[in-house]
Amino acid sequence: MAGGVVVGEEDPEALWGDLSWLRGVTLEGGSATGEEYQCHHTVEVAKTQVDAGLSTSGIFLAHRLYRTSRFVYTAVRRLDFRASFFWEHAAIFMDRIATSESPVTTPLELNERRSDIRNIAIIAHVDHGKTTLVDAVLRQTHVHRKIDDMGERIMDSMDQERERGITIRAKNASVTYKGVKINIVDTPGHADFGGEVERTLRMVDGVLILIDAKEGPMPQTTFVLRKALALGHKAIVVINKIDRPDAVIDDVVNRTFDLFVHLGATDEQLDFPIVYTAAIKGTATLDVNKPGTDITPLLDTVLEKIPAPAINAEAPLQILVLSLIQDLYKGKMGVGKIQSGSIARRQNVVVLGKNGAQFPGKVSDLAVYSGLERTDMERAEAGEIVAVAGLDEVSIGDTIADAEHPVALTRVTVDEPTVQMTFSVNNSPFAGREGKYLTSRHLRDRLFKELETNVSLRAQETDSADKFLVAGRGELHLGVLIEQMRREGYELQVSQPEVIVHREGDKVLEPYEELTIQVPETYQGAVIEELGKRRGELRHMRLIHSDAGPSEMHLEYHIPTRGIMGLKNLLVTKTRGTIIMHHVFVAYEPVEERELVVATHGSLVAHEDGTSTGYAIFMTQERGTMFIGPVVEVYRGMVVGENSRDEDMDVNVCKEKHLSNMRASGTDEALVLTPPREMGLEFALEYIGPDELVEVTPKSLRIRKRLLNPDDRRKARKSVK
Ligand SMILES: Nc1nc2c(ncn2[C@@H]2O[C@H](COP(=O)(O)OP(=O)(O)OP(=O)(O)O)[C@@H](O)[C@H]2O)c(=O)[nH]1
Ligand SMILES: [Mg+2]
Repeated sequence: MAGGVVVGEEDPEALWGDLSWLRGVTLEGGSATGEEYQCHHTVEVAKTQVDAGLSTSGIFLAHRLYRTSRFVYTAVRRLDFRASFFWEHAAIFMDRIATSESPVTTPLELNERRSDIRNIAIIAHVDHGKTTLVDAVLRQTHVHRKIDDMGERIMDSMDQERERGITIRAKNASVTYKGVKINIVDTPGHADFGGEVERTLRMVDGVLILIDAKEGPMPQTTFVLRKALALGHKAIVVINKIDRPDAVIDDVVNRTFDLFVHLGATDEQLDFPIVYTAAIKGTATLDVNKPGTDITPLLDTVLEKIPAPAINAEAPLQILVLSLIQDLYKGKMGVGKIQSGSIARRQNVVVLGKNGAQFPGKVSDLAVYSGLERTDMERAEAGEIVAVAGLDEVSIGDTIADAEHPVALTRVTVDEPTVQMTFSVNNSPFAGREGKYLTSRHLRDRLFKELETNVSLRAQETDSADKFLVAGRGELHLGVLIEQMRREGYELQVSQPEVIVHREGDKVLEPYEELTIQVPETYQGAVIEELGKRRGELRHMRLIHSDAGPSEMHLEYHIPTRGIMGLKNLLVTKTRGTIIMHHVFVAYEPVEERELVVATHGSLVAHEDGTSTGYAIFMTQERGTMFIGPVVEVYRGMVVGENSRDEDMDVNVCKEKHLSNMRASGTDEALVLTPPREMGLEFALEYIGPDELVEVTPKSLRIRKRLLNPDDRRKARKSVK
């Protein structure tokens, strides 16, 4: 190979963070080298570095270079790849990484390990199969007499979990395998419930990071793995769904490795074992070419690779409370791992709360997890995960400590909410018809009770007694709460969700997210256009050919949370339901000057109180999309559909057809009504604008204008102008 690389005067510090420096590289001569060769070459170079004892940097660089070479290949195509140049600058970059992003491992003062227990959390992106894997483990170990009759996704026991097919709350179970008790926490994969995962990670000593054999690492994989590695946890990589015909296992393993490196995993963390599973069939194998027969290879790997809990059995009692449960008979129970000492029923303890608060108390009941249930115990020792009753004051983040020597453990911090909306008393004309709990008092008590267990939620009173400001980690997080409340018999009205901005000095910051999209190639134009308007910055784009169906485009965006709001409905319509999208919060960043164009809508608004008629709906439906069908009670100011134009329009949906007309026309053809749009809570929340509200009752969901009287709305519009 001839030629070399000449670099400009760039600041070497900046070289690796931002690859745009490559544009300044001039090429002199050089042979046309294929991508394949370059990849091989970089890996070979890295291998020699590993052999020379530079394992982390070697592997790190192998991956970094691998990426770079791919990048270089597409950017300049004919690069003579001179490794020494890369090494030199990579070393500088490594130093920077080491100082800024190295994982925080808390120094272990704990001096023993308890070998009869393992505590693990299962973490992953949404739908990668965590709960199904727990099923497989529960079945294998016959935790319950009736386990085979319990159906699928046993741990998803809440109604909304079963209906939505997702896990919402982290939950504990345990199995005994080869004489060792394995406490397992199943966590939710949806980004909105990331707070649950963060806490769970403090309760365990290692994680199973599950990765779908087709999809590979996704945004939430990065989020949860980053948190786990930062806590110093050892991970077992579980490549799940290997039974999928479209699985690309090698590729997924490589990308997983990349991800560990990218997240600054330590040498020890990088040396992760891989187990290949088909959770749905209950099988696992360590050798991808040999199909598994049961799940035991996974359990054996857990026993071998996940460290037994580090404890200090002799020291005074310390339990960090990481979740709260409500037991029917025992009341509120704080759940956490006994870090040191032991705890017994009727023991005097002290709860160490926020800002140095101390609440003395007595343990009334004590339970450990066994199988799917909690079993009462008289006493439990360090290393075990326990639920403690009798301490009314206990809340998440507190330490349950020895009464004589109370020492607090570091409190948990969870990411701040990014989205907020107001919850208010229902004051629509139909208020009080369907609900049991209607007053601001009811609303207030329910919200503040929720705060005790729903850690990433915030609620505060406003200057109006009927209104509360409620903040959460996303629309789904708040949506689940609203749905829960209506099922319990509450009536309420909620406003359009809006993002929470922060102020730092004179700068205004807003939340940004990473958004990944998979869509058939044919629709990519529509998607890219819409995201452009919403200030999405395209970071990666990958076309995936498939023998089975049309080619798929994978897009990765960096986008303000504001730009994501209301996006899903829109793109689902534009892509005829073929889009799959996920987003996860990344950081607060300065608000850009550039306008963010979010499509506005116009609503069809009922003009009077009454009951809708087939005739009137028929006459109205050509204006847009109806949300209601015939024989529905409506009130003036209620939104009954979406106008196809961007402005509101008052419509009369209660008009009767005059009998005389019918006779006169002589042709009484049947009215063909288009079925109204299914209006779920998520749709309603995405749909409404700032001057609209969603009215939620146990039986109905309605959208309404804040101002019901058309004259008031007209005046309000004028005053804005
Ligand atoms: N083909 C195949 N499908 C699987 C496998 N494991 C799980 N699934 C399917 O993947 C879907 C999601 O499974 P879950 O177990 O609910 O996934 P999860 O990770 O718990 O999802 P969240 O809790 O919502 O994050 C279900 O439809 C499962 O049947 C597998 O090994 N092979
Ligand atoms: Mg689940």
